[in-house]
Amino acid sequence: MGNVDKSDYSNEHVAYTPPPLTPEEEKELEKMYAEMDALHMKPLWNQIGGLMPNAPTPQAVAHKWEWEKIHALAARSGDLVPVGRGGERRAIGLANPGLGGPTYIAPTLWAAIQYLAPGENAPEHRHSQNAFRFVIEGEGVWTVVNGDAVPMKRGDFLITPGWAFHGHHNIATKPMAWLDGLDIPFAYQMDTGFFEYGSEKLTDESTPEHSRSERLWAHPGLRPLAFPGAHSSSPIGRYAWEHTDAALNDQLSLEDAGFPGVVAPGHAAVRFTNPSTGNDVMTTIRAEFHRLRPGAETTPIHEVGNRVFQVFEGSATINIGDETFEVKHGDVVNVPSWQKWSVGAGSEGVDLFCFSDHPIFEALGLNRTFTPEGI
Ligand code: GTQ
Ligand code: FE2
Repeated sequence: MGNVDKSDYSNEHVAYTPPPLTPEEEKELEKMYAEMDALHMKPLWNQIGGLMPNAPTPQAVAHKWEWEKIHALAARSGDLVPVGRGGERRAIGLANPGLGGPTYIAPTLWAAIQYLAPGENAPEHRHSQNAFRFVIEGEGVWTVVNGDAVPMKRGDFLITPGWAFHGHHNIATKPMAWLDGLDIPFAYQMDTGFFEYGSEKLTDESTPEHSRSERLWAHPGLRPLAFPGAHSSSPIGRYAWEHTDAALNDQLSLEDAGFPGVVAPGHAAVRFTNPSTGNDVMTTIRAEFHRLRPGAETTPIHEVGNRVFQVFEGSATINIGDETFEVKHGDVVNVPSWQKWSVGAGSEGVDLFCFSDHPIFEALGLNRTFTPEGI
């Protein structure tokens, strides 16, 4: 829908004021409401302002989870809680304090820290929910996706599209923790979720340097002719850090040389895409990587949909609505729908992983953005 002309809507709903009633009419009205209630009916006129606000009024609030703290707890769960069939994963979800209970970081999105100790094996299963992993630190885990062993290393972005069998194992000598993102809340609230157990033993225990999916699909600008047509999710299982890092470096060096490349001064950014279509990696989840030079700032923006940031390296101030969050390595912050946000990099600059539910709203024509300062 593009830009709208304002973000603070002045035509607030007028409070509903019923006309003066006689005591007789008052009684009739109460009786009518009671009968409606008994038939499970509710009038619009008492609730239209709440149901249909002038602009989104999210229940989710902006919040920060500090990596140091969530990682320490994940490590404790590693000592106390085994991983295996039934519980399936040692994953601890981040629960938005505004959403009052369920493990949702946003109305559509799940974000969790998953922890796997040396020698541990998370059994294979599949579900219609789309999933990704972002590796903030460490290596030594392979995730096996439909029988393809995919290495997980620092800076890598990995996807497990809906209904692909997947399990993980750690063959290193150190535990590893990473960030999971899924559309679990969207599937749960829309009643679209399916789940099945798979093999308890991983179907491919090899530990290749590159997955088969990368060897087929992850050569820049080259698609294999053996696999024509559009795939609804990306066929690339792993977006290796070296490519992301090089792309961001090149954008900044082009800026240094006076050529176009960055989205804003000192702000390099890339989106992970499906090479068979050029669209987002999965139908419900968008993933991006942003790099800001020291002191650089992103353009403030309001957007329909939910974003989640995780700091990879460096430090930043994230402004969301009236709040500011100071963030460093591993910290996770969410931006609720339509709250104005911007990021300012700290003195060493910042590398930021980011994911969102924007593809859902773009597919439905419900997306909208507003940049109060123009672009
Ligand atoms: O790794 O398969 O955080 O199925 C939540 C659900 C991770 C996984 C989560 C999952 C997984
Ligand atoms: Fe899973």
